[in-house]
Parts: sequence; structure tokens; C-alpha cells
Amino acid sequence: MTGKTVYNYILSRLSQEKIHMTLLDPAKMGPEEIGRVGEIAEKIGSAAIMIGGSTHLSMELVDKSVLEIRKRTSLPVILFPTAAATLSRHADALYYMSMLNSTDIRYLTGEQRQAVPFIKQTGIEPIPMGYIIVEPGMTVGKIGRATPLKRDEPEIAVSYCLMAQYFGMSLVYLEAGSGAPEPVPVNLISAVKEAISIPLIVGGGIRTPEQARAISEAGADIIVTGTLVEEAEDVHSALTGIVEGMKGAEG
Ligand code: 1GP
Repeated sequence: MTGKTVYNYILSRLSQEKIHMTLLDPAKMGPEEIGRVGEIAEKIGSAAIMIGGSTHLSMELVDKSVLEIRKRTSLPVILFPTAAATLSRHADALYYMSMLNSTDIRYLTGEQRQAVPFIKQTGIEPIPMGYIIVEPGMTVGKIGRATPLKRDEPEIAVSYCLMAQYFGMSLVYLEAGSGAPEPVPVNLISAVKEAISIPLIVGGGIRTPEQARAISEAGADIIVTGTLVEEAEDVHSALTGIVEGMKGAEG
């Protein structure tokens, strides 16, 4: 697949409504389970499956998981990588992300440079994204050696997100970190949304319909949940709650 197929699909879905993406981590669920959850995610209206999240992934595991999703759903599969070594050629697209508030060149441009031959050879669609860690940042903030955005400094968040836009990135992602006790605060989201014109993704610590609603209302265009399905006894109702919560949002 070449061109901006997946990005255009995202924009087209966003022209109708705010969207949800389901993040599945092959280090935490086997390929079979990933396929089963992917199927549920499609049924309840999630717009895409993101694969990644963990630092201990093997390429084989990522490949198997992507193929399982492709077999069982028609949703686009977007890689959400932490390292260039674990990319799968079977995915539709790759978030080509730079952690803008990292202090480690590896997460700014290092892994990205290493991924270049893979992108060139496979023709996978890279979707340029500014990835910005917000307090508490959790594991990804530590591994990425980020200086997390302070929760009460919206003007700094606005600068970082506008920087992503000025660099020409297609998306910007505010990340509180997987499993964060609280998601990104709504004041940060609304300040950013007011300033930028590229779509805003928010993730990390979103567990309830009320949180999804508040985050949507504050201006997130795309909400990502990961841990929710890993912990839920009933994946269908947990995911439905999030998507319905977003629909309930005004504006
Ligand atoms: C992590 O933002 C995502 O990169 C999702 O976070 O696992 O807390 O849903 P959760």
C-alpha cells in the first residue's frame, strides 16, 4: 500500500466524528487474543488498531499479531513502535513519530533513521507524528528520557504541539503514559486544540466513559486506549463505554 491511504482514511473518519483507536500490545496478549479483541474493537466502532506499546517485542510476535488482525478485521493496522527493529511489513501504516520532549537523540531521530530502509523497501505508509509526553509519563517517559510536560503549564504544551505542526507533522499525540493514574488534563487539551489545526490524539490512563467524554469535549480528535482491554473482564462493554462516552461529547 502506498501514498496517504491510512492518513486520508483517518481524515475522512474525522470529518464525520471523533474517533477511537485500540492499542494492542503483543507483549501482553498473544496473537489469538489480539485477533479476538481486534474483532470486538471493529464491531464497537473503533477506527483503527494500533500495534505496539511495549519495549520487549520481537519482530515475529509483531508480525503474527498484525496478520491475525488482518485476518479477522478490515480495520487498518498502524504500528506504534518504540524501536525500528520490530516493524512489521504486514501493517498498513506506521506512526513515524518523534518524541519531541525527549532528551535522547535515539527517540528524536535515531530509531527513525534506522527505520528508513524498512519504509523504503516495504512502501509502508509513514504517518509523521509529534509525540509529546505529559506528566506522569510512566514507563514510556522514563525509557524515552522525556522531560514530561507539566500538567499545569498549558502554554508549554501549546508550544510543543505547534512545533509539531510547524515541522509539517500530520498528527500530534499528547501521551500521559500507558496505565497513567490520570489522563492528560482537560485544560491542556483545550489550550492545544484551540491553537493547532492538525488532528490531536490523546492517550494514557483513559478508563471510563466519563473521562472519554471530558477529553473529547476538551478537543481531542482521537482517543487511544490500551490498558483498558488488558484489564477488562468484558472487553466489549469496556470499549463500547469509551466510544459511547465520546459520542456523548458536545462539539
Ligand atoms: C499508551 O496512550 C496509550 O501509549 C494508551 O494508554 O494503556 O493507559 O490506555 P493506556
